[in-house]
Amino acid sequence: QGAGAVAAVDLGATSGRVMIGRVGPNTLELEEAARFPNIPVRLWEGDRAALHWNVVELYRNVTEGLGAALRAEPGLVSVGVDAWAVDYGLLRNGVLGTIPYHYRDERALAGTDLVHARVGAADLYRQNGLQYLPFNSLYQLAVDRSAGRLDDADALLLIPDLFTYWLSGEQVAERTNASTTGLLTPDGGWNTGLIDALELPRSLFRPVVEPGTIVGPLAPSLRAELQVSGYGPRVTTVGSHDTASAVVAVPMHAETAAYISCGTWGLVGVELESPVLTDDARAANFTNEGGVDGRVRFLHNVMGLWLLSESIRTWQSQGLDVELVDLLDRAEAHADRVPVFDANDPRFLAPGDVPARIADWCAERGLAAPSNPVEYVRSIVESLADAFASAVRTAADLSGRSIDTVHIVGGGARNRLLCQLTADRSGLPVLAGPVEATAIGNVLVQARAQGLVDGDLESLRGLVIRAHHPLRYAPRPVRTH
Ligand code: LFR
Repeated sequence: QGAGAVAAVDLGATSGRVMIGRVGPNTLELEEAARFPNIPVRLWEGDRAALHWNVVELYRNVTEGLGAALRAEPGLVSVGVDAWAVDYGLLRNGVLGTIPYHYRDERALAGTDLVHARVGAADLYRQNGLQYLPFNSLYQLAVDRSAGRLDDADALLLIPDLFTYWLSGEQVAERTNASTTGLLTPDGGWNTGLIDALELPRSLFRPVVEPGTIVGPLAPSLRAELQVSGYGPRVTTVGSHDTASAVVAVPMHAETAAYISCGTWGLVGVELESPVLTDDARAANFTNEGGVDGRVRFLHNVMGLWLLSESIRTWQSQGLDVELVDLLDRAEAHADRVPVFDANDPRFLAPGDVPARIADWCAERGLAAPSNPVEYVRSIVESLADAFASAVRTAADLSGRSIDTVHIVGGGARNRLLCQLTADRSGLPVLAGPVEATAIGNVLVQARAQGLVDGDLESLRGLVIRAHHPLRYAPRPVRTH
């Protein structure tokens, strides 16, 4: 076994990147080939403007990035795509027929009643183990069905599967991400009983494949466009749900650690061998998502850095000259008490004026709202840390694990205040990093599929531990006055 190179395409809700990973039994190096913004678009649809993903623009950036990766590393053996979960494209005869909706678009909201009228929430949880999020694919599909949008479709591809298809010409449904549709059985096949009960066409769903499946070479037209000589890199599935890839690269001892994959969302949980489908888990809104190598990602979605990015966007659109890094520095030094609000409140889901919604939340409880951006930022970070710590405790209680360490990976690992406050509020040491966990997990699963490394998740994590030493935050006593 020698070292070899693969390319990870990692699409997040605010930005995408193409990373080159060089991997061998004792090597794990990451190099950025391209980074580009992911800016959703609003399109008028008769009575309102709906929020969509600009997948065509993203695809152009992906192929350009792949070109850059190939120039830097002509011997790339593989490319794999991960992205956010739940959203999908509908195709007919191989052609994308509708522009994928954004999970933050309000169209999904009507789906809850449509689905629960046919299958009750408790029954659903027993079947799919998913936390209730109003935008889970099955709710979106129920709305699309009633709007007639499924009538012309003969295939559904989740976002990473759509890119895999455009890159390779092959249509598959990668299992970790397919688990977020709500339409998989716990053992990972399409739940035809549920699909029928919701009157969704069975023919939409493609064969479920495992992460690490070699799908095929780049489509001939793309090989020509990128001037690939010979066969070029193989398109390989990874944990295509970005959170599944991130969890692969958490440098943890899974029995005693909780993880927080913190980007736009904060995904807080533990890794298990089998799902927890109890009423308590459902009441706590904990999810059992499919992990790489058959592991279960038992976790809860906390609102995440979205609260900060959306607040900054609001202030900037109001003409305020603010910038996140500076606000975080000043929030770190801010000693006065700020309100701690419920970061899980669904009012924060849709795009819009997050600070005004925080102020409303406070006013409803007779609390003084933060009075300037620094106080808002401190209040948001305190509230996220509080929600993180509470989700760690719940994950431990529900799974029966005793947790001694909390790992934070993703962009949130860069946020010193968030890491420290999470340590303080959980009373546990926080190990921060790697920031690029998702891309690393993507790279490692491809590398293993290509025979560059072997072993289970523990040995892959061993490589991460050696290459990326995390930063440690010790818990401090929390002020109670
Ligand atoms: C994180 C993530 C979460 C999922 C949310 C919506 O990027 O994939 O895991 O719940 O986005 O798809």
